[in-house]
Amino acid sequence: MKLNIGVVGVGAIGQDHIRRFVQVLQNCQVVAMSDISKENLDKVNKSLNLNAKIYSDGHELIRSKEVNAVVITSWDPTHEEYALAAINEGKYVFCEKPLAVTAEGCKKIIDAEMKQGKRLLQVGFMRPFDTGYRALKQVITEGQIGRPLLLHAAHRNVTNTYTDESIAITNTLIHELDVHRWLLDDDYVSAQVVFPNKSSLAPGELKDPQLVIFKTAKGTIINVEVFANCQYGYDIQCEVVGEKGIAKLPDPSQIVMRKEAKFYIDILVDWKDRFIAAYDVELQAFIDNVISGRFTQGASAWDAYAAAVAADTCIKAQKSGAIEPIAMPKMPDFYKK
Ligand code: ISE
Repeated sequence: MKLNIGVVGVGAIGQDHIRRFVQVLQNCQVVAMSDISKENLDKVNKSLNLNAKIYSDGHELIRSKEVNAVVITSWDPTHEEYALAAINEGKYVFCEKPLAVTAEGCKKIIDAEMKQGKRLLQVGFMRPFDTGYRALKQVITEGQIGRPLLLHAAHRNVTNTYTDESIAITNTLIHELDVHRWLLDDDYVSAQVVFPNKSSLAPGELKDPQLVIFKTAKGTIINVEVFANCQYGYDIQCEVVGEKGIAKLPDPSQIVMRKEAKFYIDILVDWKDRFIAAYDVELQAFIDNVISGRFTQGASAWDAYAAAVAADTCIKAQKSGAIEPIAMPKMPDFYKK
């Protein structure tokens, strides 16, 4: 069976996923695309030698008979309405993160999916498919460093265009919120956000960087530096301090250079390159989930909801400066793997 995919939104990550569906992944074809820019759509069709049907309206694409799986890669605030529409049509959905920009939005999608009586949706949290994160999880799960006590993480982007620090939570920190929950098999119970001096290189009034501190149900303390305009590279760091040792996420492998009295390795600058292999595995997992009729791999709407509940609290904590409790609801059996 070949999955007929319709892609809603062909910006940077949309185009990257379409390239994967066309050139890398098995058992799929891109039959439709929608975007506000007809120029972008024509460009994608041409550059990939594709003949996907073009829609100016994402909802029309979702309703079209030839599409059986919808891939949502549009602007973050539009994810919720497209995911809801696709689920209500009974279509399979891969939705890029964030599933919705609020927990309330994610909950509506959960209710719609449960009403359909079966899992239809996977969320684009790709890090659990990254070999480095997988190795780190294995070390923790095998007890090699003992009980995790602390987790130090950094999420640094070269630059970003947003000027509101709440978007640094819903668009950027959201990956950390998902991956640490998965890595530690734990949930958050509180969050606090502290701001150092604002970088003068951050756009507008954006308070950047910020440090977000969580406590988990098992008692681990997590601190995440979110630096959306760090200038020097795309840098993802994660170090878990356990009772018996420390385990650190490996940096991407790069050639080690000795040149002109320097000893160095390059740092990637584009997040799509940093996780290129993880995206491939993640999207193939989605195709396989749909074809097998069982969503055994990848993030569910519930995972996205859990991350969004924590994200909502972080935004509250940005304003209050206080340690804010996180009330995480219990996962329904529907989402147990
Ligand atoms: C982007 O959408 C991503 O998903 C990247 O992983 C993240 O680092 C970046 O901040 C987001 O804008």
